[in-house]
Amino acid sequence: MTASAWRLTDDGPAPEPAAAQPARSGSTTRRMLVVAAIVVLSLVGAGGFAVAGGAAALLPERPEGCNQPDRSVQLYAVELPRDGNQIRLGYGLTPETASYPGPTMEMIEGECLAVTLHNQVPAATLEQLRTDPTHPLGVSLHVHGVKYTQLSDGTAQSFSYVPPGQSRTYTWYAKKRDRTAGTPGTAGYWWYHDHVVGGPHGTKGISSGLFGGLVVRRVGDPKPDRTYMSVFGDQQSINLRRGAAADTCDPVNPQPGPTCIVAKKGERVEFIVVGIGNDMHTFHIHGHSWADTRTGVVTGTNAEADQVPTVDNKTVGPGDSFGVQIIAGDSVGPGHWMIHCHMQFHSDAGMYTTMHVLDENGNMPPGGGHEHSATSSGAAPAGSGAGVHQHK
Ligand SMILES: [Cu+2]
Repeated sequence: MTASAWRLTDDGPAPEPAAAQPARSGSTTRRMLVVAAIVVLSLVGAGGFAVAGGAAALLPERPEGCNQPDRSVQLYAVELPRDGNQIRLGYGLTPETASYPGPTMEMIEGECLAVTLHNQVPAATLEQLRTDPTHPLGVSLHVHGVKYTQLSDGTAQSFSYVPPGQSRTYTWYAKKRDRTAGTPGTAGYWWYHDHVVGGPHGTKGISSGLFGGLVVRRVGDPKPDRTYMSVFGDQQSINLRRGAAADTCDPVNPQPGPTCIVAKKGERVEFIVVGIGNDMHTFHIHGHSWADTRTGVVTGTNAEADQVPTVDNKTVGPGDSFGVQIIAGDSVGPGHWMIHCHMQFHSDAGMYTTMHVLDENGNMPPGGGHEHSATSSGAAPAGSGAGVHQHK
């Protein structure tokens, strides 16, 4: 192995949720918020809110089918070191490991998860981000795709946010498909984000970094070796890397991380693609295509498989999310494979990154190392230095 050989030092970038532990019961804060919500609803609810049934009847704590959480996770919202004047926030399984995107959450259909969010973002910072002085200070957790009740909506409007220094438990239920009712399950690729920072839609929270991915699998789904987030945002940023200064990828020995997409040939690599902000984007990866199914995998006869589009470019709008699974280097070999938005003025402005596919022994292929000038042949032209280290 060469000195630059890349070694597997972990089992992939997607942290497993914390070990199961008893779910916290409702905090005093939450009880107060429930009371406040009931008061407000009773004031505005002349049109038919049944307040007489009490909090449990009015605002169920958990979705139907979730009698109690199967698992619980502690999640921390913290302020990260500023980038100049740029306020940066992140979610983490510990305060020290907070980042953006936040930790990728994984659930299995049928599972009920309790996520306790601890707001450690200073009130002064939230005040700086606030666009309206009457809007409450806090952070929240709003999730896409799975089931939750109003108490876990993560909005100011439903009082389901977390004031500075406080905690709150959100309950997510990965409901299974109901064939009788014809309703879909929740298996798929989703995301979670703040919905409170700055204003009623969490616009400042999202643009400061409070978002992360959620994968809901079915039993028997293929398990990827590595999972990466590809969050397309405004200002041609991927994962909110707004410039070269935010790149933390070591060009000699790149380790998997938000700015460092690395895999060995033959590994199953999963991308969670999310659109944030106000722009449309496309996710395009060189040298690799995938079946446009829920899991990215196609099965069945050729005739059945022909019903499934095979794509290597897919549009993602604001709030959209989807998943992609590919086998790294499948029939094309190791290389520095470009990933980019195919809105040409976006990619020209820097909306691109690289998937480094190493050989089976973990050796970095020749031709550009960590440079972002890889061609579809897998080798960068000699002397090309343009775009080096411009992970966004
Ligand atoms: Cu774009």
